[in-house]
Amino acid sequence: MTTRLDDKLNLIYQDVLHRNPGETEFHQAVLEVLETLGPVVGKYPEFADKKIIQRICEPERQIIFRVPWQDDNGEIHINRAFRVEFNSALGPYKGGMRFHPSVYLGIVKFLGFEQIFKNALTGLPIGGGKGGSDFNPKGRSDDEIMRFCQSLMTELYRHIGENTDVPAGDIGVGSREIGYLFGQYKRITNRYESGVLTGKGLGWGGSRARTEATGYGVVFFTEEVLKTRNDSLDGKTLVVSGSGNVATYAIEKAHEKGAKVIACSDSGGIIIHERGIDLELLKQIKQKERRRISAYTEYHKDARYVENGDIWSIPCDIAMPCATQNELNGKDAKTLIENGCIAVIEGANMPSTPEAIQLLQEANLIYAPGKAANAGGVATSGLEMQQNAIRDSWSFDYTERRLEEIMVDIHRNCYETAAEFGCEHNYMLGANIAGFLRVADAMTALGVI
Ligand code: NDP
Ligand code: 2IT
Repeated sequence: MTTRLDDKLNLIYQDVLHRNPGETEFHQAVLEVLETLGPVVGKYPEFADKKIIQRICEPERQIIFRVPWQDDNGEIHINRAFRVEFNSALGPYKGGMRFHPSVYLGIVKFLGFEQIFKNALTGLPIGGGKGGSDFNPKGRSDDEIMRFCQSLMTELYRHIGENTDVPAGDIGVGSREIGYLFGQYKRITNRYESGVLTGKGLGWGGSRARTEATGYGVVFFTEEVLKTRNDSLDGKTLVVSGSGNVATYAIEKAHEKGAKVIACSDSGGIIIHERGIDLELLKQIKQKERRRISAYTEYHKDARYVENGDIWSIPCDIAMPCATQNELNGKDAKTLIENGCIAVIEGANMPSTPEAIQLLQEANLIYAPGKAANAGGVATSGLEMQQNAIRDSWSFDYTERRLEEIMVDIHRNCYETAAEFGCEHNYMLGANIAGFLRVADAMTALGVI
């Protein structure tokens, strides 16, 4: 891929490559932002004088530690865990923890970097950070998960706090893991500090609608996008990749809005159900039984399971990648375009490759980047922190309404910023610039720190 960087931004990018060798996902996330900042550098030369972009690209703090734990047979395992505290100009570091065997520093840094701009877009007082471990939770018992979480927190606790750094969930980390992490934090510190983690259970400081928030938020964002074209979700056909937290609640809200989701997936294969995905069954298989998505066809004979299937080859009006990074490549983008898809709205973080994004934009499809479209999760984490701070607990309806307002605001901000910089409908440019400006203003005000 040739870059579209001017000389100044290219120097910054070359420096990032040099300082962070081998971290390809981080390079990709940085390039994606730098490629849209050209007009900002021209308009606000003071940011260059203050080296704001160079400072944003360098994490404030990076913590790497060993996590030893024993499995049910007494065998000892050693994992590696990370917490990258990227930027705290707007508030305490905030971002999830990912448990997946593919996790290494480059993944955590790409996620932490994107989180800075995403969190800025929410308008809430939260900085950007991310963490995770190369621990593979698949096939592990509840006790093993608990021991792993306890061991991880035995180191992590000294780096986090409600005013310092507030982790949450991501791939492989849901309310079960947050429970074990919170329990160990409480035990070690002897403090019931609810605001130290978000995504907690409803009975012990969690927020209503946090579980649903990311997926619901993606759909609220999609509605706003369609409204700008006098269109709606009603009657649309959707394909949603993944079948975890984000995918499940994106499907739920899309169905509520009159759309039909005809396919979803996990890392083993895809389910195609032309009548529409049976969400209650999906929840039963994935959340309660923690089984593979292939089990779906045991219940619905008219559904098809395709092992290692290509989800983006299924014709749809709207594609929502909700699984993982780089899951939608140039070839997939071409197929979607040929099949008449009108929009790609990202529920996952950086699911589209740079080549895919370029092709989608050139073909005038609507492309909404994750850092805007999936910001509802972290926004509702922000609402959870608010409730914890005042020791309150809001109703589902109220919290969902707040989430929807935030998503409408994020959409408007991205849309108007893109128009202001002469690139109407370019949500990627709008999101990057709007997020960047909020962080850059705060960093400028706080001085060289
Ligand atoms: P979950 O662990 O709940 O679900 C992840 C889903 O994606 C599973 O179906 C999983 O399949 C699939 N998947 C994960 N890794 C891969 C891979 N390498 N290849 C193929 N499929 C994969 O995670 P979430 O739903 O929470 O997260 C999904 C995406 O959304 C991630 O990009 C995450 O960063 C992002 N996100 C999450 C938010 C949240 O609040 N949870 C907020 C904003 C963004 P399998 O089970 O087979 O591994
Ligand atoms: O990518 C994300 O925004 C998340 N995984 C949610 C982070 C959070 O702190 O709620």
